[in-house]
Amino acid sequence: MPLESRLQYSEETNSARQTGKPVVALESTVITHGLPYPNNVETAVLMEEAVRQGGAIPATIGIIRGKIIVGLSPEQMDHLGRQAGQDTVRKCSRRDLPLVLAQGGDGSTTVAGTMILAHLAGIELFATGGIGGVHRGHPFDVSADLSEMGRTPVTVVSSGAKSILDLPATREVLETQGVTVIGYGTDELPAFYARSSGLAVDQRLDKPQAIAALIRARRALGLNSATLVTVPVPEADALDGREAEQAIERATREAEEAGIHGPASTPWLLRRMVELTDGRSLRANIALLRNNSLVAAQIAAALANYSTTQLFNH
Ligand code: PSU
Ligand code: MN
Repeated sequence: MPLESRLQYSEETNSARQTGKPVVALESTVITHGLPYPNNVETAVLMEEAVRQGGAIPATIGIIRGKIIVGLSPEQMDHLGRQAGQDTVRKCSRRDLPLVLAQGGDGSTTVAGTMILAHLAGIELFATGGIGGVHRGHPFDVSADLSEMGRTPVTVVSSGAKSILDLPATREVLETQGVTVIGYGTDELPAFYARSSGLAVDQRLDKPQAIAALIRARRALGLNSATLVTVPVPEADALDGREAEQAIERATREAEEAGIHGPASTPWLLRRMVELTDGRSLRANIALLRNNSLVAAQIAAALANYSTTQLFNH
């Protein structure tokens, strides 16, 4: 079966493709495994609104009955979102994609999975909350997000890696994978719920145009690695670094005792964090998802602008 018949574009994303309008991809694992229902579906809608506000067209990516959907409808988001916490939707990274397609099942796409599908669909910008990384105490539980960033050329906008992870180790792996890590308006890698981690980024850049120029340079070199743009959670909803760390340490200890590992680990920890912070980690998570969507759209718009300016100048 040709790829074209597996990929289904929404009307809006299809016309954006044809007219060269800027598009931002959004993932769906955050809907099925990252946030509780109905916050998850509400947040997915808010992220799409933020993309529009930033001047681009949103394309939330997911798999419904074996078809790759580029631009999930509100009904499709609700269909996936209602299954949050039920393990009926497969969380898809690279290894999982062929399985779900072959079996005609429902799948949500992680950062890794969304990167692959966005790239297939010709979408350069992708916004999420926090990428996966190296798990604390489990140096071999390394998220497939990191290796994907070494081999798929898209630009991921996130608030760093989720701080439930081992951030220094994650930072090292990003370097090994050849990922350029940008701090958007910051010199330090953000720590997801909190605004800083004490770890340095490769370069601070403050303007969408500067990031668009970087993307063009990466393309010119023909590099297959990703660019990671990290944006701190908005101040008003940020958690204090020490407070976040205490909750993370406790949640990690409890996960250890409960024997949680593998793909179940991240969803379990995120859920426990919400309880331990009386919902404040959820507020921070939603705020950063919206803000990252806005920033990704601004970069996509700058990139599209750049291309047309260049066209007219030649
Ligand atoms: N960002 C969020 N919440 C999430 C995720 C990202 O704010 O739940 C998801 C992403 O889909 C990411 C995944 O790829 O968590 C990482 O899972 P793992 O550590 O099992 O690779
Ligand atoms: Mn993992």
